[in-house]
Amino acid sequence: MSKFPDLKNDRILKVARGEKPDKLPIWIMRQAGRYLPEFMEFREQHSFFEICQTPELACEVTLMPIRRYDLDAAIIFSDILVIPQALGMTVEMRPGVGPVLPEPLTSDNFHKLNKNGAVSRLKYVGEAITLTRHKLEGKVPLFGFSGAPWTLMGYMIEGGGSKTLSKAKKWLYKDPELAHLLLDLLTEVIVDYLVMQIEHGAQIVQVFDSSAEYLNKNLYTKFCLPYLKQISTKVKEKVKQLNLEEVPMVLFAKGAYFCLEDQADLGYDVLGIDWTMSPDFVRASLKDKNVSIQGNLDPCALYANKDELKNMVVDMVRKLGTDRLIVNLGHGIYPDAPTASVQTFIETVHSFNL
Ligand code: 1CP
Repeated sequence: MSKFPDLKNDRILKVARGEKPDKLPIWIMRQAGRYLPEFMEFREQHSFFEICQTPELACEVTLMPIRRYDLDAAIIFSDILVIPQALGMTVEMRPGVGPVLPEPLTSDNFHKLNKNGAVSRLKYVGEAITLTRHKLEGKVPLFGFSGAPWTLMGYMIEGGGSKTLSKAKKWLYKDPELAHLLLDLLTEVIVDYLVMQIEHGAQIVQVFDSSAEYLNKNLYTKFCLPYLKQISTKVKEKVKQLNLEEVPMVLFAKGAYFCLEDQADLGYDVLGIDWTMSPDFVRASLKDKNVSIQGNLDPCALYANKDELKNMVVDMVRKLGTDRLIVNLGHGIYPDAPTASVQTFIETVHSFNL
């Protein structure tokens, strides 16, 4: 018997398993973020990592969009950069700038990364997940998540966001062996981190490879696909060994249109589709594959007026088809997205007859 309240809305889990839900489900990447006035108010009182590291605060922010909207999932409030932090790197969240790692990773300080005990240093995420599962009272399932190895490697070497990721890509060309050592280390930590989240109550997990778009098929095949495959395989194995219920896994490899078909063979149940991919391309690429899809409205479509937005959502769903579809944006929501548009987006999706 589960130690958590019974789940009342399993639409997203059903679609992930290839079953038919009663209504077309929707959640929104970065739904617990800066476009919500209640979050901005909260941020005036608390620093970003204080929220992440205090289960009661992380839980409160996770619930904000669930109280406001009829979403079909919650996602735990955290960040992909908690892993570099747990490995011993300093990560600052600078207002208006984003994440900054003042001492980026180099071949000289690589040996300082401390993977021993890294996942236990992330225990606060597990505690936030457990608390949130109780506070959700089974209303919707709770997502856990992690950054993918390549995306984390990018932030660690660049020291923050980058327009080109040329420093991180330099490792791939100039020192591939060291790059593989780093990707291996990250993969190991990510596997244990996701399993820890599942043990603490995450009902579905997403791997964000937001920086996939900086690579080509050749690089992605060498430096990403094998690690992504290891993550899904090992997480599923470990979950079985621990006698836990199987949890669907979502991969969001932003901009990796060049290997969409290959992504379908990595063992993930759902593929996140970014907003640049056309419905025809997506369905044609995945026609014989056993995966569900998630996406893919342009986050900027939320700036359109109500009628236009409705038309765009209807058009997108018609073209993608409702079969094995979880609706989402095709990347995270922007801080200035109008909250009323989010409401329209959700209502339009839920109005479809399946
Ligand atoms: O609802 C949610 O999704 C909130 C939890 C969440 C998640 C899933 C946050 C909170 N960050 C993330 C993932 C994340 N973080 C990704 C992958 C998703 C994506 O591609 O957007 C990436 C690349 C990051 C790194 C990051 N963290 C950035 C740079 C990328 C970007 O989107 O601009 C930034 C600005 C952050 C800060 C951050 N993370 C989360 C929030 C709410 C914020 C804003 C910080 C603040 O409050 O000032």
